[in-house]
Parts: sequence; structure tokens; C-alpha cells
Amino acid sequence: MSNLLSNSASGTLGLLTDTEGGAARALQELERVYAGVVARNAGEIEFHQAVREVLFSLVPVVIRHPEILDAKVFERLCEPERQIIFRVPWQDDKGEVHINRGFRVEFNSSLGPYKGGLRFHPSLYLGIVKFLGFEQIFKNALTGMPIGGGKGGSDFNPKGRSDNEVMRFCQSFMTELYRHLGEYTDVPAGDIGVGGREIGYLFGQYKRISNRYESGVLTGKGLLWGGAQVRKEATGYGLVFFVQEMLAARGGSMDGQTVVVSGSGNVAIYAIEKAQQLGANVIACSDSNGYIVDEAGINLDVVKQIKEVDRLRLTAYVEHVPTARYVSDGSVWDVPCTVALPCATQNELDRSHAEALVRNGCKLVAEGANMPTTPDAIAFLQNAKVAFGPGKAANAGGVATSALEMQQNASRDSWTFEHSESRLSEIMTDIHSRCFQTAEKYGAPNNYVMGANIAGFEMVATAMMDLGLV
Ligand code: NDP
Ligand code: 2IT
Repeated sequence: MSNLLSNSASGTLGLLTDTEGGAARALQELERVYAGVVARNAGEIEFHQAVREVLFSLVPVVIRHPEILDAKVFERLCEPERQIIFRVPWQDDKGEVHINRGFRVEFNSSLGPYKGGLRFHPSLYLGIVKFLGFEQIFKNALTGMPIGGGKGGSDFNPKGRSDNEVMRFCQSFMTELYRHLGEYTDVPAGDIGVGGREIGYLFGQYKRISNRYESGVLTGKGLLWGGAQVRKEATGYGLVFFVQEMLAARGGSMDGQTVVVSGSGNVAIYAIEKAQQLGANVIACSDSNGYIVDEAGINLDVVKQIKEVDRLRLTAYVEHVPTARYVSDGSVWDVPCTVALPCATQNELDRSHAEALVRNGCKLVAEGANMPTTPDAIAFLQNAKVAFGPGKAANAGGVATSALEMQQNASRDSWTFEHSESRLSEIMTDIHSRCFQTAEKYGAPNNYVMGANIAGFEMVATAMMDLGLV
């Protein structure tokens, strides 16, 4: 079986420079695979979107390696190894019974145990879990760590729920999910609506019903009970480390950039923190109701207090900082900036937002969230020569630091903040080089989307071929 990594390392293939016939066949085959995915997964539009974006950036790989088609690597990749859907019954504080739906999609374990977050959000359904799980496969490969791809969650809405209600929900959720988990099997973490509080309740219930203090079964744990330094900060910090590399590749730096961030959750907060530490002026962030603009630079202590401690809406910011503006209609992408960091949710930055960003002088967009930029917005930004960092590379610092947490758990060790942060920084630099160099090698310089998709795919596909038809 040919090794995609060693073959492609020769780097002689330019984008579509092979015979016209090879390119046409590759495209035709990818169209066929994509049509099959749409037909088999009706209505799962986010999953279709994620698959389409990856598949059609792989044309140059298919031209060079037609054996991938014969081995049905794409069909295998697009079909999760296992999909678990379960009922989650729980009682609220008034005694009323609620029934939610739980999911875990174990997508691909060729590089390691399934790894990826849990999302609690009322919009969650199988199509979103599968898009997230599919993206996770390639993201996790790019980290260079031994982790496969998976994702899960529930349509439970934690907003407005008491700690006790969240605890009862988490306990019920884990009572079903625990049988599918294990440090060598499947290792969840947080995502939207799942942070340290939820991971605590989930870990407590796992420990209780398995009778095992199996630290490596979840990541994002508290520091007193098996958690790792820097995991909380990792996605946001990693995003900014990645942006720093993108800017450096163009002879620039974070210092003096005007930054707009969407969201005000875990990823957004720590992206703001690192951007500020590196000398940028972060002037806006948002939640699902509106956004704040603070030209003096966002006061992050206030945002942390509102979001992490009090669990309030961003409207509270202007009560603390009366010089700031709160805007409840319109889009945070209307705020002029040089660097835009979407850190909220999928498809939050569309073509009209991209046009506004370019009109206002934005030079770089990097995704802290998963798939926040619509395909036509990405195309518009790339045509306008805006540097674009796709999530599966730019936000990989979170899951990479989860893998560091697993490593510390396995060796019963714990590293300092400084050491952990420098490992994260090295990993983001490596991911950037991998994407940058792969894009160049395949004749698409500065195209981080192609670089990330091809580099991640080469690793996963090579492992899949090595492991045989499983
Ligand atoms: P949080 O729950 O901590 O924060 C989510 C933020 O996004 C909140 O400000 C929320 O606003 C906003 N948001 C969520 N859904 C919507 C929506 N439909 N419309 C508008 N705003 C919305 O989640 P995270 O910060 O952990 O996750 C943010 C993104 O980053 C997600 O795409 C996630 O998949 C991705 N990601 C997370 C990683 C992690 O380690 N946590 C790692 C890599 C990627 P509100 O409170 O009003 O809902
Ligand atoms: O999208 C993501 O990479 C995450 N939510 C983090 C996954 C993890 O296992 O740390």
C-alpha cells in the first residue's frame, strides 16, 4: 500500500498540473462521493458543508494517488465508525421532567482514541454533531498528537438553569454515555455550553458509576482533580499564536493590530487575553444578543466576571464601563478592524459580513470557532487577499492541549503553566508550518484551507490504509 506522506513529500505536484484527464476524473469521483454523502445523510446541511469543503480541496491529492479511490477512503472517512443517540431524562428544580437527546459520534480512530468536545445547545442535532466530528478528524491529525476524531453533546439548553439542574442533566447524560468512553476508547471535553462546571459533574458521575478514578477519560478537568494548566486558555491562546505566525509570514505582528472577536465564551475570552498581551487593541466582542464596542480596549476582567462568574449577558458590560457602546442590532463584523477572529459558532460570518470587513480594511480572518465562515465568505476573503486561517488549524490548540492533559494523566504528572504554554506555542507554530508548506507544495501558496485539509487528510488516509479495511 503506498504511503501518501512519503510519496507526497517529493512535492512535485502543482495544483491541477497533472493531465487534464486526471483532474477531470478526480473531480468526477469527488462529486460522486459527495452526492452519496448528501443522499445518505439527508437534511444534515452542516455535515454536507464540512464534507464538501474538505473533499474539493483534495483534488490534487487524488490526481496523484488514484489508489485512494479504489480503497474507498473517502466513503469510509465520511461514514462514522459509530453513532450513538440516546435519551437523557432529568428533573428540573420544580420537579418537572424533561427529555433531551444525547449524541456521541465516534468518527475515526485511525490515529488514536476518539477525541473531541461535547456541545450543549438547543440547536444541536445529528447534522451539527457530524460536521463537528468530521472536522475534528483532520484538526486532531494536524496537531501531530495520537488522537482520533469524535464529537457529541445534547440539545439541552443550560442557559438560565441552576447549578443543580445542570448537575442532574450531566449525571443523566453520563449514566448512558459512560459505557462508550475510556482513556483508550473515547475521551470527550468541552465545547459550546460545556465548560469546567459541566466537565466536573460529568467526571464525578463517570467516577461514581465506573468505580475508577480514570483521569484520562475526560479533558478540561479542574486543576485539583486531574486537569492540566493552560487547557482553559488553550483554544484562544493557540488561535492567537497561529495568527502571530500568519502575520509573521507576511512580515507583520500582533502589536498594534485592531482586533474584533465574536462570542464572549471560553475561546473568545482567551483569544482576547492573548491578543492584548501581545500588544493588540481588542475593541469588540459579542454574544447571541448583541455586541459591545469599547474603543479604549475591552476590559477583560469585566467580561470574565460577567461571563465566567455571574453567567450574565454582555449588556451588563456597559453598566461597568459606561464609555462603551452596546449594539443589539447589526453585526459585530461591521466594526472596523485589521484582524477578525470569529469565536462563536458555525456560519456566523457570511459574504455580506466579509464584504464589510474588507471594506473597512480587515487584513486577516482566523477561525476560533468551528466553521464560522460560510464558503462564499471564505472565497470572497481569499479573492480579496485577506489572509484566512481555517478553524481546523487555527483553533487546534484546544484539543492539542487536551492531548497534553491526557499525556500528563497517563504519566501521573503535572506540568507548570509556563511549560504547558510553551508546548502549545510550539504546536501552533508546527501546525502553521505544516499548513503553509503543504499549500506551497501543492501549488496554492498562502491557501491555508488547502494546506490544512491536505496535510490533515494525508496523515489520516495513510493511517487508514496502513490499518487495512476496518
Ligand atoms: P462557549 O459556550 O464558552 O461560548 C460560546 C459563545 O458563542 C457565547 O458567547 C455564545 O453566546 C456565542 N454563541 C453560541 N451560539 C451562538 C449562536 N447560535 N449565535 C450567536 N452566538 C452564539 O463556547 P466556546 O467558546 O467553547 O466555543 C466557541 C466556538 O469555538 C464553537 O464553535 C466551538 O465549537 C469552538 N471551539 C471550542 C473549543 C474549546 O476548547 N472550547 C476548541 C475549538 C473550537 P450566548 O452565550 O449568547 O449563547
Ligand atoms: O472543537 C474542538 O476542538 C473542541 N471543542 C475541543 C476538543 C477537545 O477534545 O479538547
